[in-house]
Amino acid sequence: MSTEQPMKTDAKTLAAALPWLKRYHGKTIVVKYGGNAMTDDDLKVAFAEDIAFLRFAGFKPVVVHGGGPQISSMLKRLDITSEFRGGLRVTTPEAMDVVRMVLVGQVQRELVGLINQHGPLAVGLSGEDAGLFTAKPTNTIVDGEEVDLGLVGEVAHVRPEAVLDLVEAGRIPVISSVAPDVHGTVHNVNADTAAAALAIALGAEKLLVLTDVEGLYRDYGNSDDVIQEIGPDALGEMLPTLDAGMVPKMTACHQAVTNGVPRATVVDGREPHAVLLEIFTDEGVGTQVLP
Ligand code: X2W
Repeated sequence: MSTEQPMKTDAKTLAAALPWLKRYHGKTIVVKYGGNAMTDDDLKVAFAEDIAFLRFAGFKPVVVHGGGPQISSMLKRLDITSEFRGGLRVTTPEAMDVVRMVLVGQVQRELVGLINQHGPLAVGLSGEDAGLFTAKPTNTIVDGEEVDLGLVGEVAHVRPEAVLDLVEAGRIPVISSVAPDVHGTVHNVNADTAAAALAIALGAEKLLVLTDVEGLYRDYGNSDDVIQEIGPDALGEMLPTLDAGMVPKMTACHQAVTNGVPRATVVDGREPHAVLLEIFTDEGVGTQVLP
């Protein structure tokens, strides 16, 4: 009879984390926080725990947060109409004031507070701080026609020094995706787009994007089969066929891996501790984009 004891499940999970601890020790991971994980109180707390965990495990987490639902709710309270075209919010100057107020003054503050329950770790920044992001105005094509998105920007330039300073000091930067253009006019940048630009500029080891679906569906609407791994060429072919909400997320992953980030993953933020599960378990969750 074998004297070998069966390993307890917890021990197995912990032991399986070792290769990932080794791989990411001292490495930067950019996490895009969004979706349900930022509207459900328990999921918020679990997310903040995951980020603190990464830091205490010796990784260098950097968070870029969204806040689309919170912006929409505040615009509604203020009776300001807004619409999405091609997954991006058409942003008037009046709406821009609200976007900035909600992202920097509300969503970012709350997340910083939750992470700081675990120590003096998180520091909030926006694309306006220390020249972090310079935006350039962007429009989108919907049904073959160019749509004017107003004060929507994409990231034209990143100065990552302020983020690097914080990371080197052991802090966790929490970044809101608003950014001035070269004239100083503040623009609304989609948070997935901002996260990708930052991951590239920081030379991150990984970009992790939280979303509200299980991952990238092979045939959305017809099957719930999630693609576990995909390369940039196959993803590039799929991009024009994707549901509007998924476009910025998958474009961000595509951008990241085609510009030097070794892996980018979309994970289901409805799952408590999705970040830890994705990073530390062999199965991973969601869809991984590898170059
Ligand atoms: C987004 C910025 C926030 C964001 C917006 O106004 O909703 C644009 O659409 P999620 O929660 O990650 O979608 N900006 C241009 O990206 O939030």
